[in-house]
Amino acid sequence: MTKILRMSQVYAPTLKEDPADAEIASHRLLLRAGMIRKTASGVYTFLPLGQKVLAKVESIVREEMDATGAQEMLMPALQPGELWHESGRWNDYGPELMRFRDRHDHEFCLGPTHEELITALVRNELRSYKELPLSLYQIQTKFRDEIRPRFGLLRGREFIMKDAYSFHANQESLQQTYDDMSAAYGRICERLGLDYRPVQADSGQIGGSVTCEFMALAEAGEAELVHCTCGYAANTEAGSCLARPTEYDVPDMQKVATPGVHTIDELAEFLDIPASSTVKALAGKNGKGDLVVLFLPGDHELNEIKADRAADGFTLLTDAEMEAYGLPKGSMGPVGLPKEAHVIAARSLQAVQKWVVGANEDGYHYVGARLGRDFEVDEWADLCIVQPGDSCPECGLPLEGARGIEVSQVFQLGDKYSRAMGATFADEDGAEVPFLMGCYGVGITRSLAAIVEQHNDEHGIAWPFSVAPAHVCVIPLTVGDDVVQPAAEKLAADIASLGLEVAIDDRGERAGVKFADADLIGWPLQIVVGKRGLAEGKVEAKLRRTGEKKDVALAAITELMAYGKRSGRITTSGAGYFDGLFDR
Ligand code: 9G3
Repeated sequence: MTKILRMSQVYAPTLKEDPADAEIASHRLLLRAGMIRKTASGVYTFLPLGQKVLAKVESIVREEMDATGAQEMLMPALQPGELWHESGRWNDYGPELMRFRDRHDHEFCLGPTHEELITALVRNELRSYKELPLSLYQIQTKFRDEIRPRFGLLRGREFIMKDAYSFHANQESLQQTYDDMSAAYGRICERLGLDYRPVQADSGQIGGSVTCEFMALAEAGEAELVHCTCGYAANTEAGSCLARPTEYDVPDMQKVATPGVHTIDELAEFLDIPASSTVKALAGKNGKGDLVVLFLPGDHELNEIKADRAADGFTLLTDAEMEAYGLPKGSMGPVGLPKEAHVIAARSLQAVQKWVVGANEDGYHYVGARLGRDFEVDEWADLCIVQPGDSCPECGLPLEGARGIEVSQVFQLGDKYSRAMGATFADEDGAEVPFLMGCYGVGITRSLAAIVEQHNDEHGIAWPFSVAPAHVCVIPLTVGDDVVQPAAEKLAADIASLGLEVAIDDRGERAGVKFADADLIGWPLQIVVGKRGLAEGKVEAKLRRTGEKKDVALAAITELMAYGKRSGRITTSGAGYFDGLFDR
């Protein structure tokens, strides 16, 4: 039988005012709801109600991890420097890695992640392919000395992460675990009530690692992504760009005097056409020092990573170098380029027959320069930063833009750590082969903040049923009244006997204070017990998520709540649990 949570006892110092330095909803509301307190920049204490939510987030993650067959264990936060020297990462990280020396002058760091530790742990005892695959995970505190911790729990210097590591004899086995973990992460996001998008990072990205980030959509998120109703989603750094240039209906190639026109916006304005009808040129040198000129739709930006890959290194020319080539800044085009120029154009321009583009003469542009007749393109490549409105590469529909909080991620590490640290196993032929590894992280405290970012309104937090500090808060209006108080206590006990978690606001505060605190803390359901209602045998139920209120017969309420459990209409985040109360 779950104990009733008494607001007269629980330490939950709620605040009426917004704390000064809290810039986003989750930071502000978790402080105001008396759930967290700042100990130092980027370092937070969880107060009792915050701890209750944290424990629920962890247990959902634990359940889903256990369901994949991963085994929970616990590694230390204190990590010997030797292991980071072995992996070669001790000097890869700057002051973000919190290093120190112990009393014997030995090097240590506070663990920001645990690839080194887990690889050293298994390398002497996980010895045969017969013992593979193996997945181990922990829920543990991480330390990263962020230069500018901000946004409360979203970017802290000490935070809780579930990090899992898997060991495999071959790629197929690694892929299987990677897919299982990805599916588990989808279930975790659902159960936490997070509106999320799995975002494949571009495999060609740095290090070529296969990885997928799970982004919770939120304006306060630091990541910029595009997504489509068909399910496609991508980080703007990595997503493939299919711009949709607007063909500007022009006669055949004409040279137009465009005095003082140097930027795309000036050109678009001068010709009174959209920027998406113009073509932007960028001159640079590739890794070998050859002249490369890139052409993009005028309304898109160059993606440096993609340019590097397409041109085999790409550095913009300096003004002096532009002069030397006789290239006029702000009026470059494909017609009349130096013959050694290598022309690479964004793939989206392949469909545009007549370009509006510089004439390689200061103060002049071409309209209607025809691809194939007036100029050639040596190479077509994906060069742009994908942006909202571009065509989805999967289904062609216009992509939507969003900001996201990266709450979890799955990685294929290959043999990066096992090779560096001599972690091998005997394969079927008895040869010593380095493990293939995967690693999988869920930001526990970050997910808690992401839930608040997605579940709040002007009154405070509206916790999903699955992670709320308690499911129901019974609010007696006049404490001490010999009718209201006992009725409220009995109601709380009856509801608790259904297995629900119940709080009762038995403080001697005015009704307004109790309602405001209940809305701020965000119990999914409030039940108000007042003298007048009782006189008619009724209490008032209020659904926090929608604000819906309904007078319900006191005698019927526990039956209706039991109905919630039976109705099966419960979504994974618990929404719908109280629909029975509201006749839905
Ligand atoms: C460091 C510091 C910061 C870091 C790292 C190392 C991020 C670091 C990447 C990962 C990869 C995965 C296992 C769980 C899921 C994520 N920031 N990363 O390696 F020394 Cl100071 O942590 N690790």
